[in-house]
Amino acid sequence: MEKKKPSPKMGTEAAIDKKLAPQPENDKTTQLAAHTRDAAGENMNTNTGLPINDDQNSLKAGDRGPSLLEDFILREKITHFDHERIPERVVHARGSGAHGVFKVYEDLSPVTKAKFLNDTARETPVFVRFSTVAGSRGSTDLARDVRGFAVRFYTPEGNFDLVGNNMPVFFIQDAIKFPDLIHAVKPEPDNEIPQAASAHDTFWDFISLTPESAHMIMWAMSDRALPRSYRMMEGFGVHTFRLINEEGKASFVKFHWKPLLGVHAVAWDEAQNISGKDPDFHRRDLWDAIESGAYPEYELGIQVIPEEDEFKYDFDLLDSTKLVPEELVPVQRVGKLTLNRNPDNFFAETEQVAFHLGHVVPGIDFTNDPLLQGRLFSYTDTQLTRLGGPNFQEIPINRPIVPVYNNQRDGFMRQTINRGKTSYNPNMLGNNDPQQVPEAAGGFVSYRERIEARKLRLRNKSFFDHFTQAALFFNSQSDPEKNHIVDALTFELGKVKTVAIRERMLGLLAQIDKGLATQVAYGLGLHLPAADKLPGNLNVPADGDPAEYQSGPIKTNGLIKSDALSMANTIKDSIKSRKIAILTADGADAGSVTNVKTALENEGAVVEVIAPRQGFVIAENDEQIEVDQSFLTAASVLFDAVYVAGGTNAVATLEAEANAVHFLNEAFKHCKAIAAHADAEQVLDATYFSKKIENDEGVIVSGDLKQLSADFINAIKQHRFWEREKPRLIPA
Ligand code: HDD
Repeated sequence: MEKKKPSPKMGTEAAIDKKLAPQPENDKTTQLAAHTRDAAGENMNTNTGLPINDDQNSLKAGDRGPSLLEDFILREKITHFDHERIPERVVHARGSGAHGVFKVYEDLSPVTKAKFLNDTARETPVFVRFSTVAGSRGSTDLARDVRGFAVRFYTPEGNFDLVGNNMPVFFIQDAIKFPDLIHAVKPEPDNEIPQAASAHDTFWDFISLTPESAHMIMWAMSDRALPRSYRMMEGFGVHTFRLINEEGKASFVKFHWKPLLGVHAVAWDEAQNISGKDPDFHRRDLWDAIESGAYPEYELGIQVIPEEDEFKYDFDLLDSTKLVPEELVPVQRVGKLTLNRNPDNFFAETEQVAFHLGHVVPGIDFTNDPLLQGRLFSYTDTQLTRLGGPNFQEIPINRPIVPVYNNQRDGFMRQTINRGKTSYNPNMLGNNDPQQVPEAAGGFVSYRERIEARKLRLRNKSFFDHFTQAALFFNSQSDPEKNHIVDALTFELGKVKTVAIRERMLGLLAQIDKGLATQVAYGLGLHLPAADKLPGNLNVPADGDPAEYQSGPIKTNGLIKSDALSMANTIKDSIKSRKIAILTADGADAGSVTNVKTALENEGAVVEVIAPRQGFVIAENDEQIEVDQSFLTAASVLFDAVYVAGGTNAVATLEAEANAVHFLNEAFKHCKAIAAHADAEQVLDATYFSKKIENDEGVIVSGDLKQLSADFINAIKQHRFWEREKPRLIPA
C-alpha cells in the first residue's frame, strides 16, 4: 500500500501561532500563546527548520554501521537531550503550577494605590506554584512539610509576587540562619537520607538549639503539614508588608489566602500510604480539578494595621515567628483568586517560573523584617544558577504583560532585539529614552522610612519571646488536633537517634506546654528535664551573654485561644470535587449504585465504581455498570469516603473479598465517612470496627436510598470523624 505523503507545510511562525486559542483569554495567555507550539497536524523539522525525513535511524556507513560523525540530525537530537536538565530549586523543588485570575471585591485605594487592587472591573492574570520545601523534584507530595503558596499577579504596573507558605510564621527570625535551617532539614550530607522528611537527627539538632522555631514547630507538626489538597489549604505572606496609598500614607499589612473549600488535612498513616500509592496525589488533584472545571478558589485576606499601632502588640510586627491573631486584627476578605487553566508545559511554565518577593508594584512595599530583607537578595541570586544567566525575566512565564524598556543588554540567551545606539542614561543621542517615570505618573518610589541607627549584629529584645504564640497555637487546637501534634512529635523524635537531642527537644516543648511535653516524653520513654535544666536560647553570638538571649515573659495581649488557628473551625459546607468510592461486584442492585452515584455527583463529587475486576459488573437486572478501577488499582487512601452498594450476589462477593474489607477498615481508620445499603450490612460486619462502634455519625446504613444519600453527603461534608482515632480499633 502506498504510504500517504505528508503535505508540504509552508506556514510561517505567525500562521502557526493562530492555531492556538488559549482559554480563557487575557493579556498573559495571549502573550504566552506567541511562544506556544502545538505539533498537531505539523511536519517534523530540525531546530534550524530543515524537514526531517528519517527520525528512526542514524546515518551509518552501510546498514550495520558504524554511525557517521556527519549525522548532524543525530548530533542535534542527542546534544539537546544531554542538556535537558537544569538544577532543581534549592528549596521548594517539588511543585505544581496553575494559571488563574484575580479580582478585587472593592476599591482598596484608601490603603493602597496598587492598580490591580483599585479596580473592581480588572481581571488580573495570575500564575500560582504550590510546593513542598525539603524534598527533591521527584519526591512525594505527601511529605510532612510546609507547603509553598507562591502567587504571581501580572499587573499593568509589572509583576507582583506574593511568595508565601501555608503557615503564617517561619522557623527563624533572621535570613542569615536560612542556609543552616535548610542544611539541617535536607537529607543528611554523608548518605543523603532521608528524602523529603524532617524526622532525622540534623533537623531536630538544629531546632532543639533554636528556640525561636518553637512556634513554627507547632504548625509544622500539626495537620497543616498534611493538606488534603492544595485546594484546601490557607496561604500566608508571613511577613508584615506595607501598603501605601496615593497620598503616601502607609499601613502595615499581613496577607492571607482563604480557600473556599475550607482547610482540611489527611491522617499521617494515610499520608504515608498515599506516598506509595500515588506520590503525585496533590499534583494530580490540582490538575484533575482544573480539567474538570472544579476551579480552585481562594479569597485574598488582609489584616491592615495603622502605622501608629506599630508598638501596640506584645510581639514585634517585624518578627516572622509571630502572627497577628485575627481576634486582634480581623482579616478582611478583599478579592478572589480562581485557578482556571492548567499549564501547557510543566518545564516551560512551572519549572521556569522565577518568583521573588522583591517583585512589588507601587502601593506595596517592604518592612525591616530581617527575614524579609535577606530574602530580597536570595531570590534573584538563585535564579542566576537555576536558570543559567541574567535573562531569565525574558522567559515567557516570567515576562510582565507590559513591554520592558531599560538599558540592560546582552548576556546568555538574550531574546529581545533592542534597537538604537544608546544603552545608557543620561544620553543625548537617544533623547534620554527610555525615560524615568515621575512618582505621580506611577514611578516606583521606596517608602520614605526614617532610619536613625547604629550598625549592629543584634536582634531587638522584642524578638525574644519564643513560646507565647507557640502555646497560643497549641491551646487553640481541638483535642484530635492536639493528639496529632503529640503523635507527630513522638514520631519525628522517635526517628532521631541521638537521645540528647530528643531530651533537649523535650526541654523546649515543656516551655510551650507541660502536658504536651509529658505526653511526648512518655512515647519516647524519657523523663522531662527538671525546670532548672530547660534549655534557653543557645543560638547566641560568640561575644554574646546567654542571659541576654533568654526567652522573655509570656505575653499574649490577653489572648489564651484563637479560633482561627484550629482547622476544626473551618467551613464544612460542600462535597464539591471530593472523591467517593462505590464498592460493588457482579449481582449488584443497579439502583443502589446509580441513585447514590447521581446524588453525589449532583453535589459536585467525583464518584468511582470499584469492583473485583475492571470493565463492567453485571447487575441483578442484567444492566451493565461501568467499573472505574479494580481493587488492585484503587486504594481507600485515594478517596474521601466509601459506599457499599446492595445486591445479594454482589454483597456475598464483597464480604468474601479481603480487599473490599481492607478498603473499609482503612477508610474507617482514617476517619472517613462510610455508607452501606442495608442489604450490604454484612460486608460491614466483616470489618474490625462494625461490632465495636456506637453512634458513629460517619457510618451510615440505610435501605432508603434518598435518606442514605442525604446523610452520607452531610457526613462527607464533615471531612473526618477524628474522634474515632483514639480507641485504635484498626490494626496497622
Ligand atoms: Fe523562600 C523558594 C517561601 C524564606 C530563599 N520560598 C521559595 C518558594 C516559596 C518560598 C513558596 C518557592 C517559589 C516557587 O514556587 O518557585 N521562603 C518562603 C517563605 C519564607 C521563605 C514563606 C519565609 C517567610 N526563602 C526564605 C529565606 C530565604 C529563602 C529566608 C533565603 C535567605 N526561597 C529561597 C530561594 C528559593 C525559595 C533559595 C528557592 C528557589 C527560588 O527561591 O526560586 O531563593
